[in-house]
Amino acid sequence: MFSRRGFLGTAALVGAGAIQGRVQAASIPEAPHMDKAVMQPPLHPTSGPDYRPVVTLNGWTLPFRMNGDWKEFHLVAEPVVREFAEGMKVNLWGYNGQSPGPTIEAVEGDKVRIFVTNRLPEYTTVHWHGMIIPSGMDGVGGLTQPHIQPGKTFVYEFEMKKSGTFMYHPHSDEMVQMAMGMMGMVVVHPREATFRPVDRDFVFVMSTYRVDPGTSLPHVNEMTDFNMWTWNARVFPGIDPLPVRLGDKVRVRIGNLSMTNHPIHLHGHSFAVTCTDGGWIPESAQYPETTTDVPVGAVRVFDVFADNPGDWAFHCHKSHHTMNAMGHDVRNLIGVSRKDLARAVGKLAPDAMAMGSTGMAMGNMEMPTPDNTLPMMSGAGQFGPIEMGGMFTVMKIREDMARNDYRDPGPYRFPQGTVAYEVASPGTEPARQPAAPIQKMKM
Ligand SMILES: [Cu+2]
Repeated sequence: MFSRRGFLGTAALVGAGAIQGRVQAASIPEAPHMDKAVMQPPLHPTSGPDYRPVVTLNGWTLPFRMNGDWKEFHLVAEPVVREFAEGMKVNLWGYNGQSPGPTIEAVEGDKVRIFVTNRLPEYTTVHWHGMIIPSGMDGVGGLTQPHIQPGKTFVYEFEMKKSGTFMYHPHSDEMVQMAMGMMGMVVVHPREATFRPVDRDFVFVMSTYRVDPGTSLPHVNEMTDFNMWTWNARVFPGIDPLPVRLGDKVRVRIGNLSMTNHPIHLHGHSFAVTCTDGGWIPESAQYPETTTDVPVGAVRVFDVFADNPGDWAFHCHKSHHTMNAMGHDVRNLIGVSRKDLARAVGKLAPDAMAMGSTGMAMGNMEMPTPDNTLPMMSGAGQFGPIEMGGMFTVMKIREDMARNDYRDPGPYRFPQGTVAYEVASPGTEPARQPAAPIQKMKM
């Protein structure tokens, strides 16, 4: 029964909670720090409702402490050095030692208190993208709160009203701070562990940078011509693979805080988009896909049944986004005789290398690169060069993998007779059937 007495009691409790919240916020929890850019093991829940924790590609989950019935987290906004892949380090801004910041993980109904300390040289805020929270906790500098000045700590307090996948980023000198890498993901698990459970759960956010070869700071004013297309501020071959046990139900949560859309494609399977940053998609509205476009400022989550063992490419389908540093203003020389060209160029620049008249495959080419950049395409597989960069990694589905094992299982051992193979060449032009003459059409 909803009695007046009960109503008053509840109202009084809510009031007391709010006041108590402010008092307890005086004691700030420690801020964990991460110095590695490799996937950290999932953080299993030690209290409260059970859930299967996520793993963050080349990242980690922020530990919390319980204070009464509040989950307390501490983010520190600060300059960081992020390694995009071996051989390239970039000066970014991020949180708690890395960019992107750690994944914040909680359960629907949790009361969370998130401390944000600003160690940047300018003010900042944190906006909780997609989350249903009170307006004053929304983190829009000037509009919903004062900016957090350097050296200051603010507290955000709200209830995780709905489960799903969300993002966090500044709403304060936003163009610069996002271009410098300030972002992270928020995963809120359903209260009921039986709601759409999966065996493995991966999360990452996409961001892009223009870092000129030989430099280590992104151009924050760049709008379109990026040369580093990253998943969690890593590029292939620096992106962690997604190790999966054959038969697992797998969830992949993808945020996009870059300046363009990314059509994300998985080989060897079909999947269904099950959730966006707006919430869970009803089963009746799901349909099979192999590529899903992740728009700017959005989250797409897909669930896939990993029933096909092997090494499966997983990448953005914009071909320039699976490249590392490259110039985009280059002419197509396929089919052009390069003899005259080489002679002409040779007069001007004796060391120049004419290339590209048969294509641009360069997987076998060793070229010196400037300091602190990455070859346009690289990575080696068991059969040769992979010739990829940027937003590319591999979902590795294996039969012999333990339930909670996220270690890279190495290259796939293909069963005999299952790999595409070369046949003995007949040595002559294959006979081709002449095309039938086109009939005159009667009008
Ligand atoms: Cu893309």
